[in-house]
Amino acid sequence: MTRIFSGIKPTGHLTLGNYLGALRRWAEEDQHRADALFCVVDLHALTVDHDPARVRRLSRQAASLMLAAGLDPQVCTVFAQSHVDEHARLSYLLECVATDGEMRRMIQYKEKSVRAQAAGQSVRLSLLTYPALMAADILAYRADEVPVGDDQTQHVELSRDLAERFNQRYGHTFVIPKATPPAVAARVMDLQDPTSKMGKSHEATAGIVYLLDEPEVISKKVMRAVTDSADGVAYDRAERPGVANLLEILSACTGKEPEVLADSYDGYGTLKRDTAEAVVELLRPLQTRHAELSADPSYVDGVLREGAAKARALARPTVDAAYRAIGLLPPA
Ligand code: AQP
Repeated sequence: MTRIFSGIKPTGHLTLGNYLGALRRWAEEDQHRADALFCVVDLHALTVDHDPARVRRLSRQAASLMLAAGLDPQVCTVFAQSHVDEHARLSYLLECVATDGEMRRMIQYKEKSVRAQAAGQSVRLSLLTYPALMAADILAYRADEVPVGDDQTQHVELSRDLAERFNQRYGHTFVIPKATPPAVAARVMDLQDPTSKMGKSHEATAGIVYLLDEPEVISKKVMRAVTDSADGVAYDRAERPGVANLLEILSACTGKEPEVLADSYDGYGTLKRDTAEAVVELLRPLQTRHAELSADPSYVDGVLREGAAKARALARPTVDAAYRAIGLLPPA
């Protein structure tokens, strides 16, 4: 059976981008068609300046939103990365296989290190090396597929390279994974800056729809989305990114093609109003379920505990095999 691994970093409140690009597909398709593991990748949240209490809070909230979005712990495995030691164990071995040059080529490292420096913060070494940890997340489970948005495909490519290199040098140990971007909403853009991805850790929040935003807040953010001064509505990602983003969001909510939707609107006002309504309705059941789950944190903790036990049992043999293959003495 195909195995799938994917994760979410608790670096901020989850966004519409996380839902359309990841969560919804995990819940509606992936968990039913494969042996699927979904993880709150909390160790990744430590690669940038962080507040420990906030990371803890956001980790539980991310887990709860994953369940609210429809992940069923009877069907798939939901867990926190830091609860399974195999991720960090394997990450070190992969750092020994990766090169400094390939880590420095990662776009996210380049972008985030510039951002940290501009904010007067130091750049953590883990920001450079975390793609090795991400590769470990995937390879430890011998995952075949990694459903991620466009922004993560470079890291999955690196995971493939590291797996191939390890297998060649030390013997076949890992499955070579592939990224599977979603057919729609692979990159939901910021409503105020439609040339940048809607990212949960970004500081300017006016263009970001958070999954737990109140309906009025969602409507306001969508109604204020940046468009352009051209006449009429047309779907053109390069020339008219703001309008294209709204059309893609509406398309993800309604299942109609963005080009078809574009033909049915004369002006931005109605497009924005319909998009706002569609997003509010899309998120309503998730918000209701999240409120129920928040009232029972011990349920979410129990899901994470059981998920970690299942994940550990899957990862351990592969990571042990990698330790032996690379030349480490097995424990007596
Ligand atoms: N805007 C988006 N459109 C489509 N998919 C998205 N994803 C994230 N943003 C979008 C997908 O959601 C999954 C989890 O994302 P993540 O936690 O790894 O990254 P993030 O939400 O992008 O968080 P940050 O902290 O804001 O990250 P940076 O600053 O690194 O971009 C992934 O499958 C991702 O593709």
